[in-house]
Amino acid sequence: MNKGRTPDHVVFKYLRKNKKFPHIFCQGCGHGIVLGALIRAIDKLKLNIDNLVMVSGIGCSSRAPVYVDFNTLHTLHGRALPFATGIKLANPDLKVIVITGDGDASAIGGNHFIHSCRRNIEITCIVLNNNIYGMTGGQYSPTTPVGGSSATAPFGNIERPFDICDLAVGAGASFVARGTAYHVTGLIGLIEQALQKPGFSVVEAVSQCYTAYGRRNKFKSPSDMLRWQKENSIDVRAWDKLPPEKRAGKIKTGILADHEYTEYTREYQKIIERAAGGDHEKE
Ligand SMILES: Cc1ncc(C[n+]2csc(CCOP(=O)(O)OP(=O)(O)O)c2C)c(N)n1
Ligand code: SF4
Repeated sequence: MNKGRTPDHVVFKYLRKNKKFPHIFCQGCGHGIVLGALIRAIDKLKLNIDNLVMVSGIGCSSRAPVYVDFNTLHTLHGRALPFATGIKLANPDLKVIVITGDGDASAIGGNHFIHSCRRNIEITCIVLNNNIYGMTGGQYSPTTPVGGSSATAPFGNIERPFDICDLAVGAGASFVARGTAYHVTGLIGLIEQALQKPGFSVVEAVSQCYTAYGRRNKFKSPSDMLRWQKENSIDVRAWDKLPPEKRAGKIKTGILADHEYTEYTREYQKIIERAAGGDHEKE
């Protein structure tokens, strides 16, 4: 670990320091920054970590729970949300967080993602969007931009990408926000708000993968990718005043939806109570 950091640094409090390091992230990967933001949000809210479960699928992003000393579950590619749903249903008092990649959440796990939004179960889902399948060597994902070069689209991607946040809003999530690895302080705030939402909350964190995406797409370094995030992000309040041509290719950041919808486990509890009271037999 980095010698420049003091051992009492807030992030160190939560790491499985002596068990799971060194980590697998490449130098300059954005996923560590986003994990740091999540840890800081948890610390700021003083959440009881014995009551917290972090669930992931498979991918570089999905390795994140391995490194933190919470209750963690590292599951199957695309299936973090079904596991998390089971945990939350079995014990609604637990705080359940899912960490997922753009491939994990919107390709193989896309069905689970939209139905978790629709069902509105109280889970916070952090999508680390680096626009590529990082772990498996740079195949294009449902968020790779049109024209982006990847291992499976060497002449440029021709598929239109999903906007993860629009997808979540359309499918009915209670809280939807987008931040970037560059704007880490803002990202911490967005995650804090998501963690307090009594419903399904999504935070898309734009992350950089220089290894599998950046160097194929004319970025000079990981810091060049961070600079790109800095220069191309527009807060939602300014976004709404801009004409479409000024929004093209830019990142809309901030809180994009915040609703009070009926939450699934609370409704499910009512059904349990009705069934226990024999209500259904009277009908
Ligand atoms: C069922 C299944 N299909 C495919 C894979 C191979 N696989 C592992 S990670 C991954 C993609 C990861 O991409 P993403 O979720 O975007 O995360 P990143 O690595 O970019 O953080 C794939 C296709 C797998 N492990 N299991
Ligand atoms: S391949 Fe990409 S996503 Fe995976 S650790 Fe390296 S930089 Fe990060």
